[in-house]
Amino acid sequence: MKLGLGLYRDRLTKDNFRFAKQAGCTHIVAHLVDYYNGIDGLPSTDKDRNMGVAKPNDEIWSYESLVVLKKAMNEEGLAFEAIENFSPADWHDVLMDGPKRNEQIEHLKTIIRNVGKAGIPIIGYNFSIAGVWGHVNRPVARGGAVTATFNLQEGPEETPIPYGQIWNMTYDFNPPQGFIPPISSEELWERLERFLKEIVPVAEEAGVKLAAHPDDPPMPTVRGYGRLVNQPQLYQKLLDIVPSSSNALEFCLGTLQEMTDGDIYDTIDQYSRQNAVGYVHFRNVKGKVPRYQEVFVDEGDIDMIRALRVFKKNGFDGVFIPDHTPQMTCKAPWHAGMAYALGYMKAALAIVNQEQ
Ligand SMILES: [Mn+2]
Repeated sequence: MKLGLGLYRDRLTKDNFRFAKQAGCTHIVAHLVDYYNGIDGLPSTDKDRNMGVAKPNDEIWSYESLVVLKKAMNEEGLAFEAIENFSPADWHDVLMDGPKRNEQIEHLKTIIRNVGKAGIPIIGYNFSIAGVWGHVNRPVARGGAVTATFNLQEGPEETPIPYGQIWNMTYDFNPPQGFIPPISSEELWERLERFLKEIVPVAEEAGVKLAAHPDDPPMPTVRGYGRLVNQPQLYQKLLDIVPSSSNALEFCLGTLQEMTDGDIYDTIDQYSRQNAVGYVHFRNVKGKVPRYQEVFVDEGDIDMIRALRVFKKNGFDGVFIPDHTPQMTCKAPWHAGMAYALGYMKAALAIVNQEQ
């Protein structure tokens, strides 16, 4: 079991690769989507947190660019484990079943082939209309650290999404008037099924694992749009659509713990036993929907060492990244929070890896 760090596109720098290496990481997960507005730490509400623009940018997904990025990581002694997320610009009509759907499916196939050819093992994705939404940052983690919280009663109003946006991002700057009509979970499952049946065989051929993130927050609907994986057993439904080593999971412990059903250790056992886990978002939370808060890795409801032991028992040998963590009060809130999480994870992995 290995330690990694996830970096948004504006953080894919030599300095941050060195930061990761210094914290004991061996692997990087890279977000290539041009959407992160926060410079160092999260803005004040989650309404802003993921809000941005998604412009088509074929250049970053080319084989040559992926190789350049991989080489930059390798030069700092790090491996390129995964790309996290497709860009809304590249697949909005796959999610929306819009007129460009087939064209965009073909484009995704090209991206997957490029990723495979570049030797990057995993692509994480989140098949969602509303995306990550409804969090408010508050100073409620240990010591007053600012962190993402969710409270259905007190959070932002669940307004419908205007046309031209998806996943809290604008991809069309001249959209028709009005709002995306409500979409049921059943409809979204049908779209996912079509997507997986077309895409998984290409991923298999390219030697790439597709890894699905669960719905964050794991509510049955968000802003009127159905969700897919908002309970632990729905991950099984996703896997069973196309059984394949390329149909895998971006296993977010925080989101899974926020779900109302199931026991987190049983959930880890069920999916790691099937060898279905691509990589792990190793973060902790207090509470469940409709009210929870993200917290430091050692102050939440999950016993993280016990969780690691379940992965170990089932022979999981992939990468753990912190995903999100509360910001620490200092001049580098994001880096300090990540360094804290990584130090904890490094020790926890060292203990569990060497157990018989
Ligand atoms: Mn996650």
